[in-house]
Amino acid sequence: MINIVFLTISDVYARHLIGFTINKQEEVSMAESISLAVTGMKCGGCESNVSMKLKDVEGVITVVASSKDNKVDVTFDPSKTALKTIVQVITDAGFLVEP
Ligand SMILES: [Cu+2]
Repeated sequence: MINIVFLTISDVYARHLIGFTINKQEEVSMAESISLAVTGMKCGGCESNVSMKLKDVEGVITVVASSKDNKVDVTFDPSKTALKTIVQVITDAGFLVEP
């Protein structure tokens, strides 16, 4: 199950979801927030593995991975990366993204 909502980067910033400074130009671009059902994560190590790999992708803003909930929440700039890329990174890390 994939839920997609649209929000502006400034909304995201206001919600304290990003920890770095943004410039005016980035503030007007759109961020997309998705919640992916991911199976195979067993512990905090798996969560960090997925999180670190996703955070290395240009355009990924925030990642919250939960092995308990079998869920990975990602906020990203769709002008810099795509859902397809995010799913690929998770898959390459050895986890299964449920359709
Ligand atoms: Cu693990």
